[in-house]
Amino acid sequence: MKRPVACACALRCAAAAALLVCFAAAAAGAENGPAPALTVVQWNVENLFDAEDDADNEGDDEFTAGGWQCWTEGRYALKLAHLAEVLDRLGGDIVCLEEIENRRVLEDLAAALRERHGRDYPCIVHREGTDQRGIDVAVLSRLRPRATRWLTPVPGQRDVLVAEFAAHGRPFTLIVNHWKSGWGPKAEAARIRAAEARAVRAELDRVLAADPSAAVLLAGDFNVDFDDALVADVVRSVGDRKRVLAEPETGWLYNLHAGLDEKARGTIYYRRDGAWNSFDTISVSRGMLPEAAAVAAAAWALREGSYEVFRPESIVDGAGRPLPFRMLADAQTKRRTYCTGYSDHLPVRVVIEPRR
Ligand SMILES: [Ca+2]
Ligand SMILES: [Ca+2]
Ligand SMILES: [Ca+2]
Repeated sequence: MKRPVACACALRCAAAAALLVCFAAAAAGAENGPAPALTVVQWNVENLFDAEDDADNEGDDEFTAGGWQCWTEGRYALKLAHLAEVLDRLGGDIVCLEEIENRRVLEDLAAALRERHGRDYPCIVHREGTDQRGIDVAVLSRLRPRATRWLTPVPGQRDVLVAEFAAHGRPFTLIVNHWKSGWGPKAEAARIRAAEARAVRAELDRVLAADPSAAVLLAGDFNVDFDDALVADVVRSVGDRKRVLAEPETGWLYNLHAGLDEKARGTIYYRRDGAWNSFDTISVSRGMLPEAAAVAAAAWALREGSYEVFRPESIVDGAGRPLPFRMLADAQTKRRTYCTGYSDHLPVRVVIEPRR
């Protein structure tokens, strides 16, 4: 099932053969006055599948009424309602999402946010990738990117989305990732993630070669911890802020997760291993650090202290672990129970501000 690459707004305007008029009018309406701060959210929403069987995708078979997840229209509607409830509380201007089946589920999620919470995301950025399960990365946004492109580091895996924004004339680049998980042969998973890391670094090099002080946010579910060697050495996103500032030629990113208290870093809990991981993170380029010298500063700066893992009581269990939305089978008794939570991942968010 292939669908064209597009933003929802752009498609509507193209149909009216008035693309430029649409862009100019929307920009004038939405971007008058001083630039406001923006909240960027990152969330792996765990298997956001509709309840229809896509005949071209075996990966969605378990998310049908007869499949292992007993995925009915009612469960799909409840999942959408739960995600919309959390996204409303997160209040993102730009929302990076992973595990998205198709464009339709994004439209349904945007409709749930609009109808239940009065929160409007007029812009959907998505394209059908070639992932074996059919899940993609996507963005829901109040602001329209001026350009998007997609990287395919490894065919059959998730594409990487690169979205360039110019809110109030202030540019920034957002890169959205969902790297290979640990399922399957370990060596193959490691090889795929290494290719994904190299592709992201190559993209960062392109952006920073054009403007070494560019504002770049790197968001996603990387399926490795924030301080993994692939993140630190290949992508070059690290928690050593002084080093990021002192070595501009290296193009380091500052990994916001490093600034969190050690106990507040977990974003996913593996019940089988009884262990937390910090797979879901956001990093920022050197130019976005508030203390970057004026000559090397981007038009957007990180709001100090704003980065967090969002873990309200309603989306976690008594031990603070995320409540998933799926069939659970007890390892000993094999008894099945359905947990109608939210996602097995916790979201993260950050606020960026226009630099005065
Ligand atoms: Ca489906
Ligand atoms: Ca199918
Ligand atoms: Ca898909």
